[in-house]
Amino acid sequence: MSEFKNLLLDVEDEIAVLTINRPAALNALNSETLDELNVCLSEIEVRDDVKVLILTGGPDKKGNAFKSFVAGADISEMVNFDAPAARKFGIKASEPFFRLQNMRQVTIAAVNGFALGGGCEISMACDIRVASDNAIFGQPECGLGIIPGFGGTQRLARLVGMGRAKEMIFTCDSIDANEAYRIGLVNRVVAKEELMNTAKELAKKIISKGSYAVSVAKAAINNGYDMDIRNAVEMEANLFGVVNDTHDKKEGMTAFLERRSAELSDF
Ligand code: CO8
Repeated sequence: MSEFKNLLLDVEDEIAVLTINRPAALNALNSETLDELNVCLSEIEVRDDVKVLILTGGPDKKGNAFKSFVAGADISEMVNFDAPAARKFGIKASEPFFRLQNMRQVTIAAVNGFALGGGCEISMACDIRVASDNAIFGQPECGLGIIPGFGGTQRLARLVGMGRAKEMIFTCDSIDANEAYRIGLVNRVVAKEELMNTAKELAKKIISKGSYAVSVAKAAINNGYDMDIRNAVEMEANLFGVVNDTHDKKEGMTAFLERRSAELSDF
């Protein structure tokens, strides 16, 4: 694996914990960090010893681990952008964001504080979001004279519906973790001390299932989301055919019929 300045990576028990670590800027995403994320995710994607990725934020400069997940894109870098530079920055971000969304491993955002602007957006690029009870979500971009540009106008509406997404984006009002749970922006809210344990327990449960089947199910959900239902169901049938030709299918079903636990291994 490459060395990174603004990222920490820890792999254990088939779970990668990837920490965005810019304490001086509450983990804000600058170009350097986006480039590092892209390289790091591309390296994780091909690792067979990683089945779930947990993305989280590092502590602030005072060592508070629950201050910020990601406080947005880096405003000190964006302040001087003209239109071409801003477009380039958006395209640069879309690469790691789409990797999180589409990589064969499941991605879980463990949101440990502020998830604002690009921070809310990167959490939405993950498959699942678990938040500490002090987490704050918001899209404050319109207050800075810009719009969400890391997919926020698209992914937020898809996750919470157009009306709620428009209200959050137009008013720039932040919401707390419980409200984020209520509107479906996060899957779970837990006490901050429990955040990483909860994310890891969720990861372990997912890993205990057929990993190849999970990754194909992820692809089916992602690919079908923007298709018309007839083509989407046909695509699902094709993928259903594919997963039937695996060790895990034979073992999973035989184990059920023999009333024993399955030993699943495909990935
Ligand atoms: N960018 C750069 N630096 C930041 C950012 C950021 N987004 N957020 C915080 N920091 C820095 C602060 O400047 C400060 O630095 P210093 O100590 O050197 O003064 C340090 O982090 C600590 O921050 P604060 O002192 O402000 O901490 P507080 O506890 O007082 O406040 C907040 C915490 C509320 C999170 C506050 O820092 C804040 O409001 N931050 C900005 C939040 C924001 O507006 N985020 C959205 C940014 S825009 C965006 O994300 C656009 C994404 C799409 C771009 C698409 C391009 C194509």
